[in-house]
Amino acid sequence: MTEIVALAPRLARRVAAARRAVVLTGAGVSEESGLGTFRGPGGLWEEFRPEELATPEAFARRPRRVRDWYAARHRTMAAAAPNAAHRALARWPALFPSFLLVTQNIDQLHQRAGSPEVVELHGTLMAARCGSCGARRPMAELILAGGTIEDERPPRCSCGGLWRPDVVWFGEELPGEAIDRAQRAAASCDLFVSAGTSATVFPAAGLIALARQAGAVIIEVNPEATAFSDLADLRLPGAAGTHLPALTAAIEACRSPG
Ligand code: BJW
Ligand code: ZN
Repeated sequence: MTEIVALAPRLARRVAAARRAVVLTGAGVSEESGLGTFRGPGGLWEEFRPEELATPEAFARRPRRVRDWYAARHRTMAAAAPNAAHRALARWPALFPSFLLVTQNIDQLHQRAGSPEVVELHGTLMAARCGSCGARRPMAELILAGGTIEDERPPRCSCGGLWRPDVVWFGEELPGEAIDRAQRAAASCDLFVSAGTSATVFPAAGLIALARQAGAVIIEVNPEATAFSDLADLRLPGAAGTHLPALTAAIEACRSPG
């Protein structure tokens, strides 16, 4: 059942007039597709410590363990289907003269739901990258080609470098073009939605403050409060799969002519 999101009249007027919208998504948006979040009860970091798996040092120390963890997550992600939240966001490019979807997720569920353009701040698990020469290839190909969970030897590129997931680990720089685009868009938007992210990882979380400084309407979709909730003009406390379709319908209604 789709909930009704009632925008207060003053907020509805600002949303109706918005021309440049940005949405930032995090793991919570894929939670209803069966993918785990990182933090909080039942999150991935409850079972594993980030510094044991999501850092370049961990990969250098224990490449097989890191590779197996990502191979298992790749299987889960490839088998997952986009949910109502991903599908709702795929309708946003038609609603605004300028729209940017920015995600911290590595699962490509936005693309599979039909979003034509997605800025991936933390890379993608659908690709592997050579840690030495930067060559890329599909992760599925790498998993099929060898380097399976049973294989002891880490798979290597023809240059001798180790293949690794094309994701961004702690202490690594985000892809320059992706974070530049996201920061430029946030600093000049008039509507910013933060959905399904704990907003604890920087520089992604800093986008919310940039949007606030730009004077944008800020909407947060999250069952839990975050460190940035106080900046929000509207908090939708609940699941993205419920609130994002409702919010999309409310925006479509307030922007449709007549
Ligand atoms: C629902 C829901 C439902 C549940 N519906 N909602 C400034 C200050 C302090 C520290 C730093 C700083 N700048 C940089 C740092 C260091 C570090 C950092 O931020 N550390 C913090 C932890 C303090 N940042 C970095 O290291 C970054 N790199 C960097 O800054 O480089 C600088 C540099 C410059 C020059 C040279 C070299 C370096 C890189 C960060 C990379 C993060 N990588 C990960 C792993 C990716 C691969 C993988 O998936 O394994 O990215 S960590 C993990 O956290 C993942 C996520 O994208 C990211 C954010 O998590 P997210 O999406 O917010 O998930 P959760 O679980 O935290 O939250 C889910 C939310 O959903 C919750 O709030 C729930 O309530 C909610 N929810 N169900 C809606 N149904
Ligand atoms: Zn190479």
